[in-house]
Amino acid sequence: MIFTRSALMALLLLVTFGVSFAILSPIFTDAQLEQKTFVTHSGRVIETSGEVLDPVYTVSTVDFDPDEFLRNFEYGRISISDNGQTIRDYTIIAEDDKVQEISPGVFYNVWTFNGTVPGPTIRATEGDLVRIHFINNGSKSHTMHFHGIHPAEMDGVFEIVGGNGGQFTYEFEAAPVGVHPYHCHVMPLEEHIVHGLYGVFIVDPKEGRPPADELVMVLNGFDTDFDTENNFYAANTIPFYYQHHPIQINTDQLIRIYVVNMIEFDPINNFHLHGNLYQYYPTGTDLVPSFYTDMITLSQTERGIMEFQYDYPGKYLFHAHKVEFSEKGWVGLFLVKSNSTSETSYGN
Ligand SMILES: [Cu+2]
Repeated sequence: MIFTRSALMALLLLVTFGVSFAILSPIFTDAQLEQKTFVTHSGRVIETSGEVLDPVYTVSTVDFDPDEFLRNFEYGRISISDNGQTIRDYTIIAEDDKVQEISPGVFYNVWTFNGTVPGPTIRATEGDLVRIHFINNGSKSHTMHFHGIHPAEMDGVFEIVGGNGGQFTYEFEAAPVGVHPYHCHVMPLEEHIVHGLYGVFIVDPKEGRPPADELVMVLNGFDTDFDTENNFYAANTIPFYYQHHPIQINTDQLIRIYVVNMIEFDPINNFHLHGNLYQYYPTGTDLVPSFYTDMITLSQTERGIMEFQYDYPGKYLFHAHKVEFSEKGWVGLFLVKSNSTSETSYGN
């Protein structure tokens, strides 16, 4: 009796499964026919019938070079006013439809200032008149909010710039001396920042800083599955980039890093340097360092200037000492070459 009941149950299950499969199989077939096309930043065309998160079907892809970004500073179109003030004009265009392969095989809808994440590093001297001609070619509203000192109407918070060609001119005197972030300030703010609408604004002191090999590092990350946790971390957007492409520097040369933490979701980030310590200037506002350390901790938009030089050639790691971040991409290498005759050595 027991065997017979079991056999009947099994038969019933088989029939139920068979009927379900017969009903559902046409749906699977339809889904399989739906091909989606992407173009990678290298120009490769990819077709997939798989499920795609946050799809943006576009041929407008981003080609970002972390080596170029590292030492690139935008000084603007320079003119001198009647009263002798230096004027720096910039044109910044926001877009929100580009796709970037942020890690091999991982495509993400980046929102960009002038086509990249981060946007251009804007650099001026204290007291210069900075004029940003902002054009929003995105589909959503965006603004540019600079950290620093400026009039309320130049703060990029209440003067929302509409998409599809909206414009606004931000005009203010560069102040204070230091390294500051700029970012979009449209709500929901987290969403606009984590998609990539941020960059670095450097204000040099009038007397300048000692000559150095200067680098910009934006600590950032991407939440590619939209669960308000980052899946990838990096210095300058591409996970593990400077581990695979070590940054070449010289011994006995002053290295100056402008570091800005633009990580969302995680309350802290940090920066550990191997085989060395660095002088640290929080926010870069003082010309005298506050710390001599190999470890700083940074909250959202916290930033500063690091200065150091290596005495010994070789390979040295730098990375988040929050190990989860370094294991998900925020790790790099300095390749230090011997250069004992450098003319730009600290103290020369
Ligand atoms: Cu925005």
